[in-house]
Amino acid sequence: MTGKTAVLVYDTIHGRVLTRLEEKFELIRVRRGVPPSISPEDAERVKGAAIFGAFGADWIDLLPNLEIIAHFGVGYDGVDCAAATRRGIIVTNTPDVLNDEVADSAVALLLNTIHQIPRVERWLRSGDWAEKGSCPLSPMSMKGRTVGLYGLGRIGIEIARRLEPFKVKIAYHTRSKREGVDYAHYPTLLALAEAVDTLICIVPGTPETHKAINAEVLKALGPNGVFINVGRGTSVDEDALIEALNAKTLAAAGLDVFYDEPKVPQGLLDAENAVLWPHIASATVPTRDAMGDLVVDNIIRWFA
Ligand code: A2R
Repeated sequence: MTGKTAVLVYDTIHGRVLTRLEEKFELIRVRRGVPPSISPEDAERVKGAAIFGAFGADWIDLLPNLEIIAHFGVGYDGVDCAAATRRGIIVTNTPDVLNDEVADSAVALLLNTIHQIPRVERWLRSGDWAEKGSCPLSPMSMKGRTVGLYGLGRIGIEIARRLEPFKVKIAYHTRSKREGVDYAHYPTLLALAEAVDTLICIVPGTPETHKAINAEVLKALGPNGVFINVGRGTSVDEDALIEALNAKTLAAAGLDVFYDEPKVPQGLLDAENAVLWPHIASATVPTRDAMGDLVVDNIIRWFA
């Protein structure tokens, strides 16, 4: 016991969070991904929690004096906000500081997918270039595409602005039309999918967005269609996506997020026309440091 306020931290949280929290708080470190395990004395002392990933009612109910859950990441769908709200516990996230990084990654993933960059690099590294000659061409191009954004919030707008110099047409679907933008707004996701050939998902994981990208939406993108996901894997019916990729009713997909991370379905691993990233859209040292700083600042401000 130190007399300092006790903050619970997952063992997997970014190092910057630990270093900065240690200066002001007593840290009670716990393992993520196991059933909650903490002594009753420690549980009693915990007043704050710094979390990266899921934090359910099982944890929240164990901590009688918890006041704040500071989540590392903008999407806080892993935190049981209903359980927190019932107890009057505040939940914070890390918006804005990752907008540029995620938007840059979204454009990179789109280009990787359309130009089939992982495949062409394998062609060089495997010696095929020297042995077999020029790499087979990608059937897809950015030229003439219409890109639809499912979500046009803090990150979505940054993706849209980055796409303008590519001379593509841009449209979007959100529940409310966004003020101050000229992009075409579609009132439903299906109407958007029917109007575009490229769909980028950047909505939060909520009951409304759960498996919203289904067989019908994917089919509407057409055989030249490209689907990119930098939002949440839970927004996609992965079985339908695998089927569309195999049947080539969809040309390609670029995915940074998956339904049940870190598990990736074999059907996606086997799909030649999918580019797969391990949830890294915000994963650079400067951006993760900025997210870590915001987690710590939120906790410091709350207790001040
Ligand atoms: O629907 P609106 O007008 O609230 O627009 C928001 C849109 N959105 C939806 N669009 C259609 N159907 C829905 N059920 C729905 N729910 C939300 O997603 C808004 O345009 C966008 C969310 O924007 P922000 O709250 O500013 O989130 P941010 O920072 O752009 O991050 C988006 C997500 C995170 O929640 C993580 O899951 C992922 O990207 O990193």
